[in-house]
Amino acid sequence: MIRIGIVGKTNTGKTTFFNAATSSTAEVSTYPFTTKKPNVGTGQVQTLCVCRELDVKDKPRNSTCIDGWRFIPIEVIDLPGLIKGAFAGRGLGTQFLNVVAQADALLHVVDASASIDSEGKITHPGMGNPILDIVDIEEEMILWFKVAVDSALQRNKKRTFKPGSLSKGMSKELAGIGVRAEHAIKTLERTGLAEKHPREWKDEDSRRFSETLRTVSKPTLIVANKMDLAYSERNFEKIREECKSQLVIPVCSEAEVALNRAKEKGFVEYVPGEETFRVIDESHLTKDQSWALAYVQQKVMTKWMRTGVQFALNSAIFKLLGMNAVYPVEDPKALSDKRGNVLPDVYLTPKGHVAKDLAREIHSDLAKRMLHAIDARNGLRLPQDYQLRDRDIISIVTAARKK
Ligand SMILES: Nc1nc2c(ncn2[C@@H]2O[C@H](COP(=O)(O)OP(=O)(O)OP(=O)(O)O)[C@@H](O)[C@H]2O)c(=O)[nH]1
Ligand SMILES: [Mg+2]
Repeated sequence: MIRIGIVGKTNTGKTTFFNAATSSTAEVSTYPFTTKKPNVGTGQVQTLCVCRELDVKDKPRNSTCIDGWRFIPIEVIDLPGLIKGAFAGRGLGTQFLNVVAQADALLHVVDASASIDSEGKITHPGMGNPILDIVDIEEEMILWFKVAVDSALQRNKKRTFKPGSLSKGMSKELAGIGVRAEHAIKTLERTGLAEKHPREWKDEDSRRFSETLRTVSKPTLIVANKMDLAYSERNFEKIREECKSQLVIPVCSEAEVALNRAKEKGFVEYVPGEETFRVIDESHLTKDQSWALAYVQQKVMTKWMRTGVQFALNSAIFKLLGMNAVYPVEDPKALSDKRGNVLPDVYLTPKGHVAKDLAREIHSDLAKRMLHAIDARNGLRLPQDYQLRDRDIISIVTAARKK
């Protein structure tokens, strides 16, 4: 399953976002460093299901389909909060890198209302500095990466490298923090260090490499949280201006938590990610509940269209990672598995993956026996190295099945 890690300064609302995204009830408080250990849960990304376009009634197994939207499970990990100096032993950041290593992408949660001070304590909105917070947390992450990079360099110093082979040496040594060959190749290219032997690397080379590797191996989008509070709109614009190369999503995690809770109690109709919710019967609400839902409507939905929680997850998977939603079927004519379930599964496949990769992901044995694939939309035969595209419906043909 694809993993998304939630990082950021303490008290920015990471756990609130996590609870909203995974329907969990992990502890949230106004005190800094509430989260002591990572929380792991299952969230979902949403994509327009192919059932509508093909006008079929689907029967999902590994996902769900609500009103023509497919919800695909992903793993979400909420991490202990960071603070400037966490690397040097402040706060609870020590287990940080191990968990970050397992994530495919990161959501960097920032308090857009600027209501946390430099120590991570809650203060009046507008008193903090979200831009500085982003820079500080980014620096902490780079410092952790650099420790791993320095020890990889140390081990590689004794080795000899043929031209162009340093990327292999680096990715092997950095596999523990989730670095793959393509990450090392890209980072060496971008930093111009591909032909420089580790023995000759200076400290600034290692710093530059770590900085680039951090971005390349852990694509990150910024969640501008607490958009319901004063000052957040102005800060959101500032963050967008300062972080031009990154996706910045306006979010109100607390509104999503409130809507999920109201939905559970049967007070509202709401599909995560939708731009509206409907109060079922106003007369069943207490004054406070009524006020809270009016607040969500006015400060969040009317202003920002949505709470942003689902949108942030969708953006991480489909925009940031460029993943494709691919529907494998056993029977290409019926668009079903062998029990007749129509469009039972959908897989999130990374950019560049081919039909054979999909077979491998379903079952290693399927990949071994694979002859070719079939595009179930038109019955055409596809080679094993056909590059998968979003919304493809693919049937894997094996030697056994052909007979
Ligand atoms: N107004 C508002 N408050 C929020 C929002 N999201 C979170 N908060 C509040 O921010 C405070 C911190 O929330 P947490 O979710 O515990 O923050 P965290 O980043 O997980 O904090 P640590 O685990 O301590 O690092 C709590 O008082 C939340 O209620 C939001 O969207 N709007
Ligand atoms: Mg927390």
